[in-house]
Amino acid sequence: PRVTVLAGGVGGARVAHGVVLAGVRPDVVVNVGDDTELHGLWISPDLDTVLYTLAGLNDEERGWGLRGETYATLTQLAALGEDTWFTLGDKDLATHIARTARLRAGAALSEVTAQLAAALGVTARLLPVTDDRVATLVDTPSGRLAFQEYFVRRRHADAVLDVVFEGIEEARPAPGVLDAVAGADVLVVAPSNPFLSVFPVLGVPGVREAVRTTTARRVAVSPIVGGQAVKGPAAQILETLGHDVSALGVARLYTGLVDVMVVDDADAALAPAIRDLGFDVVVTDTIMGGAAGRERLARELLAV
Ligand code: FO1
Ligand code: CA
Repeated sequence: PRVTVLAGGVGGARVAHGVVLAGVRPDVVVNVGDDTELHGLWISPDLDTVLYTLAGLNDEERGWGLRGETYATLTQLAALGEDTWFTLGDKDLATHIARTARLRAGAALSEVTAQLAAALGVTARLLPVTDDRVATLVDTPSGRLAFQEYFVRRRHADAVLDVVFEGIEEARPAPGVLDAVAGADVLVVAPSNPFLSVFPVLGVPGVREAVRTTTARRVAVSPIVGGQAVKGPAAQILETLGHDVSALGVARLYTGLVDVMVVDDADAALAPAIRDLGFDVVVTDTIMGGAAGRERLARELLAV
């Protein structure tokens, strides 16, 4: 089957990896709202999380960055007076240097991404949702923050009052994105943060409509398990924005976009209420520990 994954960082990377382990090469459409420029380098954290995970190089404990990193460059940057709150490893910096050089030479982010994936032996198709700049901005009681300022520098401690995707109305889907959605047999919405990862993908003009109208079986994995986020601030954000902090609250956000909600065994009791919204529901173990867990979940997603 043709499988397309809509991905943020870690959740998308793990689902995509599971699909690869299950023997299918997915198209992975990735959020770029987290992208940032630091030390003159273009950094695409979600693309790199998917890239490194599929290449078998990522740091599994942290979820981002490369395994076995060293930080000589960052240490020296600090000595030179650079602000080094964003932890960039020596090998990770090579990715950002290569990406930035090629973007400056005129290549599109989608082209550079395909080159990096090929160089690292990744056979899945990695697609930034757009080649244009979309910047996720977070409104908090302390004002509007750039995404990485909110997430990393301030450790997602601020209440989120609103999320804005600067530039999204003018953005165009990158080559292949709409086809990947329209032509899929199975479309997986990864267990990523709906507000910070999935909406900036769906919000690129044409993408939400392609998801609405695709003939694919559309499956979302809940990023909320037992009332808590598997990773990151999804629970806090659902709460401050007035949504149920549960797989049911997530399902409501995906009404009309998704056919099947996959919820964790811990949330089996929510299945009837989610079915009442019109979804099919699969109850299973959604916590993808190691490779075996990822492959098992992917096989269940492909079987819906
Ligand atoms: N996340 C952190 O929490 N702290 C960091 O210092 C950090 C550095 C970093 C460097 C490269 C990269 O590709 C990702 C990095 N991330 C870091 C993750 C990144 O901020 C992601 O956007 C978040 O995990 C949200 O998905
Ligand atoms: Ca992210």
